[in-house]
Amino acid sequence: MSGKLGHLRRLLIVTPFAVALVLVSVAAVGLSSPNKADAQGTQAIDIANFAFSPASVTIEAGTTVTWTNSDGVTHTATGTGGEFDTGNIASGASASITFDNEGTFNYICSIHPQMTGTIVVTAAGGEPTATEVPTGMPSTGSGSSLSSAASQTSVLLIAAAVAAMLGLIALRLRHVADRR
Ligand SMILES: [Cu+2]
Repeated sequence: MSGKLGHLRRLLIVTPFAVALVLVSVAAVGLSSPNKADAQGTQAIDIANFAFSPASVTIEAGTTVTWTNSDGVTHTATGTGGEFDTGNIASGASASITFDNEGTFNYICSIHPQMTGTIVVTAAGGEPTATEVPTGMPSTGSGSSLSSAASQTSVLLIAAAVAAMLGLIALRLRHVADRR
């Protein structure tokens, strides 16, 4: 009879600790890997008064640059080395280019070559694993999701170990209390 009660008591003590710690650790994992939404970011460049504004931007690889033409005439954004070309952007229209490769790209308006701009593309910052997730592209995600799952599992294992230890400590305290 007392043995059964002891077992029940053990369960009652250990279970809440285990559940609480698992919940906390799951929350911690969720908080520690926020979606780095801006890694696949956007950069707006206005074209006004025959100038690119801002004329020079620094972006991370994978960023999409969108030029919006606020002038009354057609412009383009054309890499001087032929790296990219928006083609004609009519008055009021916009055009976008995604820059996947690092480098410094000078560009002009091919219609008004006195208009100049520069795009500096740096390596994608932070953990490359996190930056690839939000795109929803299935191609290169396998490695990152594996390592993410591994770290999640190890956190859960640590939490379980801590929960077991706390449960044992609680049991000891209960026994001490019972003897009084
Ligand atoms: Cu122009």
